Amino acid sequence: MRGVLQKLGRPIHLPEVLHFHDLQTVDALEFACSLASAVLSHYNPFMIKYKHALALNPYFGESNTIRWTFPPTGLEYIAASLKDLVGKVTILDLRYEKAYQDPKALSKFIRNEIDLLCVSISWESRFEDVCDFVSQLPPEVFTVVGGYKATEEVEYLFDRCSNIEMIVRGEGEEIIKQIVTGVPYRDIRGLSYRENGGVVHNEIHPLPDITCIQFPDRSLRKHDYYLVKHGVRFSSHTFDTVLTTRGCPFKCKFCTFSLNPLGQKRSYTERAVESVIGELKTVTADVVLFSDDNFFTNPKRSEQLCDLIIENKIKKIFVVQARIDVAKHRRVLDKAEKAGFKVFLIGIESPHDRILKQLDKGITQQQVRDAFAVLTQYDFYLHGYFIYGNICETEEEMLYIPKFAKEVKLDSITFQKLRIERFSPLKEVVEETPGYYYNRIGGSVYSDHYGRKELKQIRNRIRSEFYDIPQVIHIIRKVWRIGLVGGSDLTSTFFKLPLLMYGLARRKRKRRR
Ligand code: B12
Ligand code: SF4
Repeated sequence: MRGVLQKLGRPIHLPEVLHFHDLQTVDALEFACSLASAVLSHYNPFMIKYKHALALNPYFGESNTIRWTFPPTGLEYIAASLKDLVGKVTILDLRYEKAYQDPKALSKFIRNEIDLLCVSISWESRFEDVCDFVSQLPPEVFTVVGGYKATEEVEYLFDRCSNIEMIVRGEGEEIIKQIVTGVPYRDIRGLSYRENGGVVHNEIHPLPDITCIQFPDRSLRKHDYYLVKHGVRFSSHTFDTVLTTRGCPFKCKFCTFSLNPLGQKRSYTERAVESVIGELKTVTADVVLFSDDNFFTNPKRSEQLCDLIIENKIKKIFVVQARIDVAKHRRVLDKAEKAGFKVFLIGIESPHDRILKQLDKGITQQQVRDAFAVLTQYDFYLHGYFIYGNICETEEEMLYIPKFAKEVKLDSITFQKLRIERFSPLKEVVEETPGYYYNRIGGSVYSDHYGRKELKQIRNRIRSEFYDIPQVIHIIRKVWRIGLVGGSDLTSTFFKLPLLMYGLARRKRKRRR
């Protein structure tokens, strides 16, 4: 884009550049969007303010499998937004960069090379470790932080890390462009920054138009992403994510998926299907997670996407997040199966109508049963999410989760304690219910009856009742049968078992300490 603007070589008037008659193609539309957004953000192509930006994912160390498997999508969106506006962008994902896990080594690299440091702080877990790490990076290098967790913890982060200059709140694609193109800080909505010894919080930024957002530029990656636990690689497959929509039209009470952390509800917005296919063609990974909150919100569009995947001969294993409602659309499911959709991650939350109602999930136990009667007719791997420790939920009710999951023939489940986030609509309900409390934002809900210890015992019982030996054998057989892992993966995992056991034991020891 910089090249095009340079070619024009004179002041640009927006209607002049946008006078396209042939905006039918998505490429042209995306081009026009990014051009408009750059021009609107006072972009001067002849003045590059930053020579070399580092986009840093500061998470590393012991973690669960899922955390290693996927790229830092949000940060990659930011890197893509920066790419044409700074001299060079480097992405460092510390999970895969052992040499830079030492803050001294990383600081040396930053001092020598970098004049803009962009850090993504997205996750609740390891937050304090990340704060320690970031605060040791060079204070003289201009440091911008963003991400889900950073947005929730703006004040704390400014206090904790004196080297952080500014924090971008919420979705950051447009905001980062404004920062690097020299828009006065006071005019950048969604920005919090230091001034005269204090912190200024500008008003909220409107959510960016999803049709104008460049997709993550995967050429900036230095390595592939794969399934690894305790240093043991489980599968030869490589992994990636693609976001085809943002937001979700449902309003489940416990969920902040479609809220950005400012509490701004992201209305459900779709990318053009051609743009998604364009992105998929650039993806080299074998397994792609569609990280939309619910891939099937608009079944007509999902069907169209499946058709295009088949038509374009895009051969991947697709993983989707879904609601049970998808089971009503057999034609979509038929096509999804044909297109390579293999894993469905389905939010069920509870087997009890009372709890489902309390959570405003909009489904009933019978509907879940009916949906699984359909879904199990396909060769999909079905994973269910449940929440336990709900308000007024009894031990007996919580322990029905594994039984119910087996009744409906889920292949695997994860179950989490009810959590409260800053803008969760459930926060008020917990606060108003006698005997229920949470200790911190982002933390679990406990009650006088079910404290940490009791819920831990219940969790262990749910786990052992669901993951018994026949279930584990069923999972191994199924992942092999539907092609999620190959014979060689199973054999090599078998030989790596001692390493895995060692890793597990080390983690347990660490936890006990
Ligand atoms: C897809 C997804 C996953 C995927 C993986 C995603 C990935 N790429 O790693 C899977 C299924 C593996 C997953 C797992 C988990 N997830 Co998840 N996940 C999501 C989901 C649905 C979408 C994430 C996404 O792609 N968003 C789109 C991108 C573009 O947004 P973003 O990452 O926020 O980035 C934007 C801004 O934050 C900002 N930004 C980010 N970094 C930076 C940096 C700078 C410098 C700037 C300027 C701006 C900036 O700009 C970005 C672009 O707009 C979100 C909910 C949601 N709708 O966001 C939950 C969510 C992120 N997950 C969440 C959780 C809790 C988890 C798990 C811990 C669950 C569990 N118990 O196992 C695990 C842990 C994974 C990990 N990496 O540690 C929480 C995080 C809450 C928190 N603060 O911890 C969320 C918000 C859902 C929720 N409300 O509960 N998840
Ligand atoms: S739980 Fe799923 S369906 Fe409900 S609001 Fe969240 S993303 Fe949407």
